[in-house]
Amino acid sequence: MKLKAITGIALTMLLLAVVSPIDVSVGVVDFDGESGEFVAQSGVDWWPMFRHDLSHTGYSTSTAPNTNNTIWSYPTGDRVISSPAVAQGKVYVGSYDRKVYCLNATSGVRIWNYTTGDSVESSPAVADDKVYVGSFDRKVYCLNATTGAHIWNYTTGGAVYSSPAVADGRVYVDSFHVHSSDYKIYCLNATTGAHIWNYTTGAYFSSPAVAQGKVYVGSYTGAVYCLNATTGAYIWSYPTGGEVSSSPAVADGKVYVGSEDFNVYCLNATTGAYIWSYPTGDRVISSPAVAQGKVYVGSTDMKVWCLNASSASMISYEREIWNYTTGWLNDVRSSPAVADDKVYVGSFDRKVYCLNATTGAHIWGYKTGDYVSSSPAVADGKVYVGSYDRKVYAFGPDTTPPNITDVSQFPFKNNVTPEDDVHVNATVTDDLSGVKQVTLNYTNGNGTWINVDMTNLEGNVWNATIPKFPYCTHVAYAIIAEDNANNTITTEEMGYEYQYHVIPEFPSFIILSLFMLFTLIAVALAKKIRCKVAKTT
Ligand SMILES: [Ca+2]
Repeated sequence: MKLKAITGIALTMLLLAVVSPIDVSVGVVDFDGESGEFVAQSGVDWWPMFRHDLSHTGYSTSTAPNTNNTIWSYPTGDRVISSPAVAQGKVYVGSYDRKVYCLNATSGVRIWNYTTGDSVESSPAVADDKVYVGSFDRKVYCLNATTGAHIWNYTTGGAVYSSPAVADGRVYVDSFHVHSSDYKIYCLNATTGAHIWNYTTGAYFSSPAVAQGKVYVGSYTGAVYCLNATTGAYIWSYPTGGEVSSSPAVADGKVYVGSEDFNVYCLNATTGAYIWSYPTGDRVISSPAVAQGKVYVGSTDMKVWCLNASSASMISYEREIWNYTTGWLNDVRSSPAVADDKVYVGSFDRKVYCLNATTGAHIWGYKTGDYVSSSPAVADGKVYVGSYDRKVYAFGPDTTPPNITDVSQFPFKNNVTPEDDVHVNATVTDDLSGVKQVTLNYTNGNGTWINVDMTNLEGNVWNATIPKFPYCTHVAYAIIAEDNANNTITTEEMGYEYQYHVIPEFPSFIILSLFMLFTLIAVALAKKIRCKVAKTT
């Protein structure tokens, strides 16, 4: 084994030994076991709760994928309607298999899971290294975000469908129970789980948004409520014409929310006064996203709508900027995520969509195995979403280079003569975008390196030939592989060196000939001496 390779392996082992404990701790850096990179925690716009932030804008400053390249999918035990939350390189999501999962955001490897008493549809909220999530078992749970250890739980009067909002050391969440009529919004102490206040709103699917010391939530009675976040005191309510399962978004002093009366509403966040409404073709269960003066929302009319958020009075066709129709007769209950001038949303046609946020043009789609009701989360350049097919999906760019294995040459290293072309084979694979190009780079020791394109023989095997060189030439070579996302790697970077020395042709024949020649000369000389001796005697 070459010194470089030994050093490489030793360094890798040392690195693994050093970083393993860091992986489970929370600090300023996080080691990603899959990519082998230290990821700085600062500067990343995470998606730590349902709708990204307490105002529920559904908007992230992150870059976002332009292709449906799937970096991983994780199979849970049942449907995933819960929307993922992403924080500190980890994805948190609930499943109907009763569990809350914590997965590595880069690799999809499970870090921990916690089993509640019933299905988890609520989207987890991550704050201060704690995860808050509701379950159909009527409880709100607080778990350690790093280990999944149980910290506290609070039993409400009904199933907790809604997603918690955590603000200023308080947890806001609602629950409902058909028979006990426990349609309440609860305010709990985030550290201890102690009850602070509750208010009967009739809210259950709708998740509370918190902005400017106020809590906004929708109700099955058709009302949108605004309460004092500190005291739970009623501030205002606005009556829509249908159930409000949609969660309000608050931006620029306005509240945007959908209603099952088919409309999207814009209300004054301070007074609850009506500003405008827009009629879609069916129920609006999806929660609006608000970004750059536009409102994005799904409807059970199969469409994703983009509306002008302006307070100005407009007629419907002026209000509409674009709409995009997903699969025929399918609901868009998923709430849009907006990032990098793109909109991500799921549909009951089983697909996850990426649309141009400005024009509504289709950029990509990805078909999962079942309905997509979960809302996408965008963080650190990737998109995460759940499906009724039980899986959690991660979409993102291919950032890992191909893998080069099984490098071999013929003739073998110690048998190359001046008569031999040397054939080099290598196995090159790339799980994500695929192998684009493989190059053989060689030198005969004169300082010049020559590149030869390797040919894909069959499967993952690539081949190229190094031409004949005279006796005693020292040849060194390396292989360079590139994937379709332009990630490259060389065998040298992987810690491998390949070389051979050109040996004389047919060495045994030459030695034998020389030996025979010497023998003949010796015999001849001996004969001559014997003759001389005979003559003189
Ligand atoms: Ca790759």
